[in-house]
Amino acid sequence: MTTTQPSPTAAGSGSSATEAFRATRSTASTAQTVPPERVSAVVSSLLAGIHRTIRSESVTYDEFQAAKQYLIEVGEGGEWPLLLDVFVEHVVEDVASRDQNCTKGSILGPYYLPGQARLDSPATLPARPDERGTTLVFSGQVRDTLGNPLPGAAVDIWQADEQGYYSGFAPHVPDGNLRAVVVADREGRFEIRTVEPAPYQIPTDGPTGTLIEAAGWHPWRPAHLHLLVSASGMRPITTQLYFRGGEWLDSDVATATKPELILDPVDAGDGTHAVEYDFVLERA
Ligand code: MBD
Ligand code: FE
Repeated sequence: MTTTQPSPTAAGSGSSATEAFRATRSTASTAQTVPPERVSAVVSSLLAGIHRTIRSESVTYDEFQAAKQYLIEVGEGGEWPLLLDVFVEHVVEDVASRDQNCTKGSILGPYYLPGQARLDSPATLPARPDERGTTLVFSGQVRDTLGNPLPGAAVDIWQADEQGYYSGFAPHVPDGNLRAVVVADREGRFEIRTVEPAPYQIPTDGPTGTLIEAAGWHPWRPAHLHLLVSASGMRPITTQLYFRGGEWLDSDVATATKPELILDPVDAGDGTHAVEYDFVLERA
């Protein structure tokens, strides 16, 4: 047995993200229903920003053609979901959260896969028999804005493993690993046993990684748990939780951290970590 894991290539995880995105979009028809006035307003503003940048940076023909070539490669590599979620989604989330009065949200990112195993709380996330990493017992309660518990709330959770790889996007990780929809009890309480994830590195061998390197930036996201918390009649929240003291917390390449979303797990005395975090949902 070898100890080195095959590294998922950017093209592999990038195109998987494109496939996953297409699957969730197949029933949506927003693109066809955006009114022409809105298309015109948004695209005009977007183009004006590009035109302004070309003038202010005195962009050359060489640079314009390099940009064209780059965008072609982003599409061919299937990396549009990765590129847009890393560099753009945080602002969309910021705008969406203007009228939100509940637990802080964060970006969905490219690695959400719907339809995972539904497990009643207390639950252990599906994991390999030799899953590496510090055990984390993550518990809490889902309530409405008045403090009433939300029985049967669903905590859809997905995360990277202890090496920073996501199931469904890294070929060596089995499907469904470290993903589940955990159903809270009659008091809206949940308890999820998992392992602490590692920081995530944007694949360096694809167009998104190439851009990051060319610009002299770093490709890291701090370790995080992804969550989509929902309950009937309530507005679902998409968020992420981070870890106090974690590397890259202050320089997330995806700009998706918030001070309210940082966990501070304590050692339970047996080498495992435990942490509580409550979610507040508002009416839909
Ligand atoms: C991730 O794990 C992630 O959460 C985001 C937003 C982008 C790339 C990888
Ligand atoms: Fe992630």
